[in-house]
Amino acid sequence: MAGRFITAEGSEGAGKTTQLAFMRDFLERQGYPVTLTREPGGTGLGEELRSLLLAHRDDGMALTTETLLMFAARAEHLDRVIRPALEEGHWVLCDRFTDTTYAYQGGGRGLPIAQIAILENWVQGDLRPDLTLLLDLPVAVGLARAGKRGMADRFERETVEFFERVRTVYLGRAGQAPERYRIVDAAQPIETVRVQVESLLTQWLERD
Ligand code: Z5A
Repeated sequence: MAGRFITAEGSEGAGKTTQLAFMRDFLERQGYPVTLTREPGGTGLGEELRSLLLAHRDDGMALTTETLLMFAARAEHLDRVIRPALEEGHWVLCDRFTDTTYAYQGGGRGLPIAQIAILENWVQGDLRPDLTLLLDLPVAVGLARAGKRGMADRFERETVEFFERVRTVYLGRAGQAPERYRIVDAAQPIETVRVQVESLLTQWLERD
């Protein structure tokens, strides 16, 4: 049986990594085999590309380069991890996927959506997530959480306005495809978010 492809999305400090770990435990307890992975990354080469993409650079990085490197990491990830796991019947839980490109490179940086769509179709073919959980929260709350960590990476140094545009694109995309997205109120305490996510997943499993 083919597996399911579930992605978690949201802006800085939304709690995706935290909630995906809970989701993995929740699904495994019900007997589903789970592959938990992330973007950019998830493969040896993908993690190397991630390091390049996140590291601060005094000379910056062209937007086209940034976008192509995101999709290069994604091509590798799809080929070596995501498609094989789905074919083996695994439930693939992915921390960020192409919605992030639409939100960050598209919304945040202003790359035309049509250019992202060309790469999406080329790299993914017809593969799209079955379910996307959008962990939504006010930008200030997410930035305050992320600020408690160490050195900011190249994206974390962006402005509040950048993250407001990211959030707007995410909410717009969720509104346009309600059958794929579920919006989670990620400003709540961790345990409250976990309960929300499990309830959404349970409802989704029952309709599956
Ligand atoms: N990027 C891109 O531009 N284009 C693309 O196509 C792709 C990615 C795929 C990846 O960095 C960067 O790449 C990302 C976009 C860009 N940059 N940004 N920003 P990343 O994966 O390291 O960045 P991130 O996804 O934003 O990581 P994050 O800030 O760690 O967010 P998170 O995974 O959503 O949160 P977390 O690690 O679970 O929690 C963060 C902290 O908040 C942590 O201390 C938790 O204990 C705490 N937390 C979590 N939930 C709560 C609640 N509910 N209440 C209180 N505190 C909480």
